[in-house]
Amino acid sequence: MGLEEQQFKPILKQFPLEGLTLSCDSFGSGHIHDTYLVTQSTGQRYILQRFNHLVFTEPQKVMENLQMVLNHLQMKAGNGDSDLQNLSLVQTSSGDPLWHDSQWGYWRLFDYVENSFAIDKVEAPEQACEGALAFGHFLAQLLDLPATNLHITIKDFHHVGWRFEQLREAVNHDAQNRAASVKMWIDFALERLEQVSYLSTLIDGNQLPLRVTHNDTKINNILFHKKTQKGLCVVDLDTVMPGLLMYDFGDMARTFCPEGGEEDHTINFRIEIFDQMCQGFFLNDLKDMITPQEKDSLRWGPWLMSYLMGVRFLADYINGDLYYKISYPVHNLDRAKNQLLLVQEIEEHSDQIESCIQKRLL
Ligand code: GN1
Ligand code: MG
Repeated sequence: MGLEEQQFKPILKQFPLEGLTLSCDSFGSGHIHDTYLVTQSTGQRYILQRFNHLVFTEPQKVMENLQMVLNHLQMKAGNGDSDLQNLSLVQTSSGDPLWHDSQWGYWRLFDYVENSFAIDKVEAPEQACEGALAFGHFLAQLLDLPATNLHITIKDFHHVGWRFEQLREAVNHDAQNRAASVKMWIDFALERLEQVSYLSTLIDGNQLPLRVTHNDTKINNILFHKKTQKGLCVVDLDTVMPGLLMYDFGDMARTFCPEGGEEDHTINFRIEIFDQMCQGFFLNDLKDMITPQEKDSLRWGPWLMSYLMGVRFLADYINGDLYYKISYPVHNLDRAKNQLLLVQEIEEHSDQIESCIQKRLL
């Protein structure tokens, strides 16, 4: 559902837009913010977002990170080694990155990236290569921005040990009496304590360098160019913060490689797509600039991110769907099953996954 004129008018009035607003329609498939496509009588288009401050409890810090990253990318854009565009934020008429209204909360506006489209699943190997090229380039450009300059906007966001504990807590609390009906999936998750402990030690140790990472490298966070089909813009920069490279590498694999989308029943981890993803990802300076330990950690990425998302969706289902937006009662459970089945697929393909990475790192 879009917004009615009496809803969007007072919000858009805060931004220096030309012409009249013709429409403000729901847009995209995000789980956290509410996103709208705004069309002006001048033909100019914008992306309006109602910012979810229950998830991102410090909106100013998110916006500071966003601006720091966009400034850095802008500075790098002069090198001319990529056709990627950067997101462009429209400030309010008083020069603020967010508008706060007492009824609805926080709002922000971006220029719409024209001639672009997004996909929810990879249909062809070239899309995997192009998508990974875009994320790889994005990360490579941020290698020289010290990670500690950025705020941590969601603590332990990708800490698998912490997510495991959250699931255990949800099960113990069992606020909606749902745990018994999903025992099989809880067992599946909790049985993997050994891997979780290994990864938690890796995350907590200081062997892996802290990088500026995107932390939500889903396939639908890349805009492709309508004509060339090449990557055009990396979007959804809210979770850009200090992180580990295996998170971004893993989240790409989680969302690029399954045959179905995040809630489909067809899982099937497509190794040929993974191979193309690895190829695209390393077509930049990353391969030569990352450490041997970091290279070695990448093989864990697909498992880690699929498991972590499975656990997050399952815990949210058990808690009574408090975090993710849902469209039907067992939506989070379907998402959790999908991710945990993907974990199983990844475990079965672990040798092939490892050899694809090795091949592309040579
Ligand atoms: C959420 O809202 P969206 O779709 O960009 C989530 C990510 C998950 C993703 C699962 C802040 O992102 O961590 O990977 O759903 N973002 C947050 O699709 O929790
Ligand atoms: Mg996101």
